[in-house]
Amino acid sequence: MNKLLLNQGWRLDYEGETLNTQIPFSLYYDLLNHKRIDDPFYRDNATLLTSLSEKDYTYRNDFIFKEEIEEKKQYFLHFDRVDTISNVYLNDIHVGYTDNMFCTFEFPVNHALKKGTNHLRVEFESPIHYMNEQIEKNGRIPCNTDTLDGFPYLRKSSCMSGWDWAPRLPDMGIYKEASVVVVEKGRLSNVHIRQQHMDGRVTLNLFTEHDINGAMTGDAEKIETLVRITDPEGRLNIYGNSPENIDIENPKVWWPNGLGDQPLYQVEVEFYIGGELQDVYSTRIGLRTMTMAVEKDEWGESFAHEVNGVKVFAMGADYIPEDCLVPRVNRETTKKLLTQCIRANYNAVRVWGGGYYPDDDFFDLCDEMGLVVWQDGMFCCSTYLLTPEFEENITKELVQNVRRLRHHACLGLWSGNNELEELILAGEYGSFEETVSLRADYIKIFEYIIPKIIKSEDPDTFYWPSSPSSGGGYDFPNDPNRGDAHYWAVWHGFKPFTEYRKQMFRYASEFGFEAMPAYKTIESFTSEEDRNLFSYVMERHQRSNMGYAKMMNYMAQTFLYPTDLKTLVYASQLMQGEAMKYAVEHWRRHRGRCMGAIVWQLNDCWPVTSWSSIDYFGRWKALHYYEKRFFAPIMISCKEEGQLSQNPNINTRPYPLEKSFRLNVANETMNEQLVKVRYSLRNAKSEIIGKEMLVERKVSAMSTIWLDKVDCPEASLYEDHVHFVCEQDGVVISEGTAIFTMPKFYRYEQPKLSWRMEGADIIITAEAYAKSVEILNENEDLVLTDNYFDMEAGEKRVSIISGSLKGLRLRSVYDIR
Ligand code: BMA
Repeated sequence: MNKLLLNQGWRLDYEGETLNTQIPFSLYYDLLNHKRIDDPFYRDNATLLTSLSEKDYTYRNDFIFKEEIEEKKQYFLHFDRVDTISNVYLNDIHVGYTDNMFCTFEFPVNHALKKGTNHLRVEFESPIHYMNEQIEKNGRIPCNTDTLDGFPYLRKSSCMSGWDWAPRLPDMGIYKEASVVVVEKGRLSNVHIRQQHMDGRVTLNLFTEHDINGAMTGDAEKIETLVRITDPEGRLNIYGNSPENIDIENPKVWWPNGLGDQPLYQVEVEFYIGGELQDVYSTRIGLRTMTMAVEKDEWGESFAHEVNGVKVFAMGADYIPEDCLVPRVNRETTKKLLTQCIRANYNAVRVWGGGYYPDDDFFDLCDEMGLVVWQDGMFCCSTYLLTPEFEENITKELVQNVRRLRHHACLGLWSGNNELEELILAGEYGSFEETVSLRADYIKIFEYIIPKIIKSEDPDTFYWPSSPSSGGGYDFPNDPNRGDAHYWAVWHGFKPFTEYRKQMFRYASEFGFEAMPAYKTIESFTSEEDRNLFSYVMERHQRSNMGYAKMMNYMAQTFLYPTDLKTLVYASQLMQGEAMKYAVEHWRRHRGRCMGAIVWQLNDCWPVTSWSSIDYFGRWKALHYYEKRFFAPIMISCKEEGQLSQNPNINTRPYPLEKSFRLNVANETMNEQLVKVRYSLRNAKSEIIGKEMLVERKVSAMSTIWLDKVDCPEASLYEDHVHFVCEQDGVVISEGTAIFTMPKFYRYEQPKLSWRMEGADIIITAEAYAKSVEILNENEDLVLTDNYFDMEAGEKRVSIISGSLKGLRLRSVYDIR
């Protein structure tokens, strides 16, 4: 099989002009690069630019094909990702139609291709036009209203039509390879490698299918596959004569981040006809077993990743598309983002169902880094009308993507969709009577069509009908005692974040809290007059309904009123960090009952106020440092009781309040850990005023321990706090503080923060207890080993991971006023 790549030399016809481009390309991307539109991310430009997608556009490519066209060979035009509706013409002959952004398309072109110059034309149809046409034809389909109407009719990334964190930029383009594929005699059409693990031995079972060109019967010619396997040390083994089973010598097993290494085996399957090499299929596998443990227990039913027989507490966040302009996403951007996940101790990510199935690069990187991927199907917050055409379309989409991704070591599970089961049941899209047939369609799609595909194409990967779900059939999808749960009473429901502690889930796959992006990021999309929280432009970059009202509601509960926008940014980020910490520490303390905490959300697709922990420009919000601490493999946390947990309304009963704390050490490692825990009660000056204690404890592998509860009736509500540290071999591995009131009421001393360099490290000095110390450089892009931490009077050392020290400045909660 030969390939002629067609990635270069594309042209867009735009208003009588020709704009040059190359794959990956898209309308907005090309118009921006050619300065025909302003930056869609600046001020309100995105709103103004949506209408560009109401028109159709043509892209052209002239290419030279050097060979004579031979009848016995097969020629195809191949597209890896076209977004979305297009008609394809080769030398003015209509050769194909694309209607699914998640699919690969291949059109036979023996009749249209010629030797010499060929003219390729891709005519994109406006997605908005397409969706409106479908509404006219089939009726309005009930769906998420942040998004353009009719989006469920189009197999295109839903959030490109808008979301509660995304603008409406429903782009058009080609994002991955286009090529002419020449099949000489035949090629592989399907390769499936399964693994059998038994008593430390691993056997690979190989299954292959192939296509033979019609003109070449190949009767007399021998068909054969040969398999080359390169082990993680680079040793090559070759297995000839179409092997069906291969035993792997001394198998090296793959583990999620934090539990072991990620050894990977390169596998090449070569396909021969009559001794001539025709095709090669390449993939990389990791030897592991991976499923979800769903077992009845005292609380209901467990829901936990089980890797190589070990139940793992999932720690991570939800991944959304990295950029509204897809051509800007590549291996480098994804690697940069996923590296931050590892820096924050993630072992899992959930790919949310309103974007697209990520590229191979994403999965390759997750394989290498040990990030277990929860992969949603691309169906999100809507209903879907099941017509025979729709069924055919999504079947093709699922088969292709499952085959593309099933060999990845990181693939943790397939889930049908995001929130459909829950929202349909809740009547979000109409009453029961109104949605009877759509409800039935839901069951057919997610509990029949898709699981059937998974069963035949990837029977070794666990399938879950929806997120959240308790197993399907509209059976209490968000049941806290079974399956996964999305919890939004905090934030969308305005509940205080102390509510998290009252919730016990088996696996929290979504819960989140908004924060503003870095001030520098805000500067990038605003002009001077916009820099007020409630301005039109700021609200355009806050897509969540009443988002700032929610934020300020929580602000009032937590901090003193921040009197300028820069302080507001800082306070909003701390609130987000504190809220998520409150939730995750609690669920980790209850490891066993709860087995997953996946924070909504990891990243942004444009500069916006959202639930992300890393903003569009890659700047860490405070939350990302909080995550690093609360996802640490060995983590100490404190369940304090005080005003916040018992009665934050200082003017009502009951009084007096209990003041106490109870420490917990969570061990998410495969080894027993011997730790020393030190704690003390201190005042605002950091002076120890009592309860000083040092205890040594063993914490078994993959478990947690509680220390005894400590009552502190003598502590002052507003002036004292608890300081606690977990040490191993004299090194502090996890630490924190807890106050008995809300941060706004604590009577801080001015900590007089200062810094100096010692070698390559920054030494921070405080003269009193300092809460949530922020170290910020001029560009606000400094990445450190720690930041937004509490410290006692004294010194704290942090190392620089990236960024310059220019314009370094410090602040703490004391400065929120
Ligand atoms: C969840 C997600 C998204 C949404 C987020 C924040 O339910 O699945 O649809 O962006 O809430 O509202």
